[in-house]
Amino acid sequence: MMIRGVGRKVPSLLRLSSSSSYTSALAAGRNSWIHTPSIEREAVDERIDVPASLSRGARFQGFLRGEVPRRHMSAVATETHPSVSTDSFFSHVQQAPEDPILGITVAYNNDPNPAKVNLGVGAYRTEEGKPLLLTVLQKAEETLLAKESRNKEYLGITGIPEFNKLSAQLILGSDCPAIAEKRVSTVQCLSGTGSLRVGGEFLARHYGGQKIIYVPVPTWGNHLKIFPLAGLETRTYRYYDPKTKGLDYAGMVEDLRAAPSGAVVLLHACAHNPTGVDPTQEQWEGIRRVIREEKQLLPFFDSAYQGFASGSLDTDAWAVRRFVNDGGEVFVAQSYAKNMGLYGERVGALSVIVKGADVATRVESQLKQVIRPMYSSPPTHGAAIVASILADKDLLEEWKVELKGMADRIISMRHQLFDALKERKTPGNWDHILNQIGMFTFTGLNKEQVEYMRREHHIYMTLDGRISMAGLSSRTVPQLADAIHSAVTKFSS
Ligand code: PLA
Repeated sequence: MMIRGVGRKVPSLLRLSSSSSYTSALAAGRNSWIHTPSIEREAVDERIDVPASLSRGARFQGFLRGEVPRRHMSAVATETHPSVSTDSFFSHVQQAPEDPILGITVAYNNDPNPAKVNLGVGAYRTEEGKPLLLTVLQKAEETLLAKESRNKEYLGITGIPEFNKLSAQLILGSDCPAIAEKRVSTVQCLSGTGSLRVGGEFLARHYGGQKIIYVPVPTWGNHLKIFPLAGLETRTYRYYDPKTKGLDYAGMVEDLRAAPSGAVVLLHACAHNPTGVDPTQEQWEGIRRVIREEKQLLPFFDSAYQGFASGSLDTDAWAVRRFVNDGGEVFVAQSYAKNMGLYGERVGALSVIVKGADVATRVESQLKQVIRPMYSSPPTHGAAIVASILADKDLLEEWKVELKGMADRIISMRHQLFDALKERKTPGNWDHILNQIGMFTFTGLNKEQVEYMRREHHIYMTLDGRISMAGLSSRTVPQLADAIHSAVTKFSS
């Protein structure tokens, strides 16, 4: 079975079958395709000429460390450091490529053109193009700062207990039987990324099933680094069909059916990144049946956008709750970066739902063993803000209104961009702009078109053609539509 990537051919280094691990595929040089963001493919493309003395496994380790070959390093070194040191213990350190997503912000910041627009990283902007500090957050923060008992003591290893309890209720529902039965163990972590990493390392140490995690193709690029580094073999399942710009449901189910019993499956809880394509409730049911009834697979949900997809916290938690309420075991990584606008505060939680209260207690004791040597204990401020909002009925309601406001503005950007392309009679079908969900539109624009838009129109987006709708405004929609129109007319897809 082949997975076809967009853009040009990737080297054998990154070819892998959807049913094989990155590492074993690297070793075997299998002849199938992985749909990684092309900027990442680029970086890896360059890495094929590392010294022949390195084994393929070692080269893969280099990939994880983000290394590029020496000849590129010397070019960069002479560009940025006129004197090249040879007497350093670190002179062998290779120049790493920029991150495929966060590197777009670096490039954007370096562009002196005042008309530049950053649609790379998923960060919410107002109509005026400014970051948004939610009013409810400011209120909660002021109350916290005024508290006499405020201090900067260490938190416990698992963070603020109230935050953990309320976070579990937010994602699982306050009436969740697993919570009542004390089958849930929740630990505060460093936003979504930290929660995924802690969960991954715990699984690598203690999981009784297969220590293999399946991620969708494509997926958020960092998944491909987090899980192998956590110690899990990482394989892929088909998810997105570029032809229909929709879900490859049949392919997904077929790949999950072919997975070994007991493997872990990473699922985006809602607003799949980068595609904006989510299964329907009926499709989720089919996926759940395969995971629970046909195969004994462990679902690991990444919930980075609760409330951002539909504007409703409950609707966006539907799939997670469906899996938890069938009584089976589930992992969930939660992030408050987007839905509370707490990006830099790094607030998140990992919930592990298991089959018995005694197991949950022991799992938590081992999660502490993962966290303590990693960063000892999490930071206080952001989680204290979240806990005070979730604990207060009025603040909670206020947050829901502001969250819906952000989700609605993103949806209105979808309509404005769609209408603007229609007005310009831009070649192609753009229905997917309206049909996709959440922060991103996976436009279908190719690398050449994306690079042209950056060069000529100062519009920054990831090389796989993903744009952050949350970074758009009524002012910048015409500029983006002009750029897309011109890119599509100049370069065919
Ligand atoms: N999971 C998914 C699916 C994500 O899209 C992101 C963030 C995270 C987890 C992690 O977020 P956190 O650690 O900040 O809580 N993705 C962003 C940012 C918004 C990024 O790449 O870090 C993106 O632009 O894709």
